Amino acid sequence: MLCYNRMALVRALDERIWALNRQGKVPIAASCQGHEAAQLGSLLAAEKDGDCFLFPYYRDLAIKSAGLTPAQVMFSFMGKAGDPFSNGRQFPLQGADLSRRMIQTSNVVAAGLTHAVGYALGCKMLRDKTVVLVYFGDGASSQGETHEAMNFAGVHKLPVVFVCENNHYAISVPQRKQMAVDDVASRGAAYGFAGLVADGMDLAQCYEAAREAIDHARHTGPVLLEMKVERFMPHTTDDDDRRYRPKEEVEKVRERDPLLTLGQYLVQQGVMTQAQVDEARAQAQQAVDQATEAGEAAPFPEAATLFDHIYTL
Ligand SMILES: Cc1ncc(C[n+]2csc(CCOP(=O)(O)OP(=O)(O)O)c2C)c(N)n1
Repeated sequence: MLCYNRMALVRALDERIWALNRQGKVPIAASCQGHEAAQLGSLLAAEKDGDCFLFPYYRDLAIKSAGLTPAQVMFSFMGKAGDPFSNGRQFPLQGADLSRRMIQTSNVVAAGLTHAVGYALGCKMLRDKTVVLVYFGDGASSQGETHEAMNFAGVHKLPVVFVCENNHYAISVPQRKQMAVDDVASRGAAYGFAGLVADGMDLAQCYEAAREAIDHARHTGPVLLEMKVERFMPHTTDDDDRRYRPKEEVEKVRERDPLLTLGQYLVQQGVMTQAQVDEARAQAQQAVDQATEAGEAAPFPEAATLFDHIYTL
């Protein structure tokens, strides 16, 4: 599928999930609107590489929905049977899907970093060529667990790309109250590895930066890739950002909407016509309509499956 179509589908899914929350049909969601170019750009690089293992975080809809049908995404958000991560038993799209080489077992901020580093150590010990990409926000970068993970990865030169999606907010706390540096990437130096900064609103730039980072991680060691993004929506469906964020600020950041700018760029370059762009968005909407119906019609998981996915021998 063309990357524009993929991004259009993710946007349509995200908007619908938010609306379904307001109807009481989805318990909670963290929107990825504004993060799509960073998530998809790095995912495309990982897909192109073919030997990556991903540890996404709760905001990574574009990553965690890759390879799923829109209906499977809805099963997960509605807590229905058929959710490929946890059969509807966990937070949406949370758990492990080893067939797609993805793990996100927790919403505890920064927890994924130590899991990812442990996985990367295992890969290195087995002389496996896997590169691990672990995703987190700017707020997570100020957690103690991030220090532990990055320090360990630096000492053992593990094949990890630390991908920070910096949207400048940790819920209501702005970046300037979380850290005294402008670039999260600058923190890599303290652990003995490189930091890269990319414009997270630009798909091509994120793709190129992630390609470089994956290559570096495989041959040299860890790298901290910071992608500067914008959060268009409140922190989650439970948050009201009007209490701490001026309306004008949100309007301003929406001018750089990655879906609109990617569409304009592809039309300018003659890769797509405006009619194809419009058609891609209409098709995405239709796919999400069908997925919503499938999600609503699907059963909740059987009581007998309560302990599935908890322990394995
Ligand atoms: C250890 C821990 N502390 C606090 C929380 C509550 N919490 C959930 S998300 C969040 C903010 C995280 O912000 P950031 O890492 O910048 O990611 P973003 O949500 O902005 O993408 C907080 C404080 C949590 N889940 N885990």
